[in-house]
Amino acid sequence: MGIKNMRNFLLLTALSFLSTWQVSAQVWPGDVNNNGIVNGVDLLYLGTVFGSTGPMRAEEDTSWEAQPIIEAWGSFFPNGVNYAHADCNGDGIVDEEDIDDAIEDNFGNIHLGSGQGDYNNGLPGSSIPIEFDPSLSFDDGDLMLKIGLLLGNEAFQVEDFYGMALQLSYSSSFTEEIDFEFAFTEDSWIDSPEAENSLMLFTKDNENGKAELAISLKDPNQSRSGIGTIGEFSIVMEDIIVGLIQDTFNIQIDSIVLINSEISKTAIVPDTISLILSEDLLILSNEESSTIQPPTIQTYPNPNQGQFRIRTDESIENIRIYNLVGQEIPFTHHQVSSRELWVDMPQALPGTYIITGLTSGSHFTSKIILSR
Ligand SMILES: [Ca+2]
Ligand SMILES: [Ca+2]
Repeated sequence: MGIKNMRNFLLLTALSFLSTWQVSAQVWPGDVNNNGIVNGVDLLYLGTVFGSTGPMRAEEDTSWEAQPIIEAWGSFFPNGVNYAHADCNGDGIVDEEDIDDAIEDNFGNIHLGSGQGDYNNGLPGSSIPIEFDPSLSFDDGDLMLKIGLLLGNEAFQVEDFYGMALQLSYSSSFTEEIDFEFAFTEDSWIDSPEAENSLMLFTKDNENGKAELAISLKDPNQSRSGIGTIGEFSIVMEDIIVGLIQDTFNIQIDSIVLINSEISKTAIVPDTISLILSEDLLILSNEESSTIQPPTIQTYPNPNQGQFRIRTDESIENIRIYNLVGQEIPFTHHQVSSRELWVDMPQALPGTYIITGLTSGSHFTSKIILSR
């Protein structure tokens, strides 16, 4: 190499170093992988370097603007982004505060680009599937719609799980009232309900029917392998079903990705379900397979004067009565048999009431009309 070529080579090297530095010398708080958008995949990147420490920024600031990095950290993600981007608030450590104060607060914000390539949807039959598993249950007296998440099966087992992010769409006439959460279950193969070994972010936008769930382990020396239930969404139904004639609740995974602790991505086959909910039969027929058979139910006389019998073909464990604005109505009852109750609503005013009940094998709702 001649002197002139050497000079050009050095100049080019210096220029490319400079341009790399310019790109990475500022942090958009929450955009951990520095691809232009804050989403669940940023939590996955953060999870792989959780607990790392490095130089602080001049100011601890998570406002959505370019925050200058004074000194880069000593390590880089596989995509070449400096670890300083994981320290979203600039205090010199990667921890939960970076999620709460930056990823969560700046979620969905964009500074450039579209974040394309963050997710990796697989094709049925060639990738690991994730499936919804809907059911109804009473939790502390609240009627809940639960939608379990099952990851992997016998044919497609999951190995080396470190984190997963998925974007959901949901729609129904009651979407704006939906109050839903995600938690690990007792039988989860990823973490316990207390989520002590993992990081989680669940954002919801009821107005647009969009949600994103991101979960990550937080010890890069660990990963998980398994198949089956990892956790469940729960949706409080009490206020939703009262007066509901019939509605379909659609929920689908739009995009999803699974990573290992090296941020190597695995494609996952997304799932979609349609659940039919109605006031007479609070059940859920999944379009492909009915998940729960409701009991046959009779209330008589109906209309009545505040006293009636309710009979099912399964033993009745519990009932509750609501008016049409969702207020719970007091009542007394005695058991005629395990499958039949005699009910008295002495103070109730004339009108329409909804009965929700739990039987040995299922749940029901029924409507009565009171006319004194
Ligand atoms: Ca990002
Ligand atoms: Ca930090």
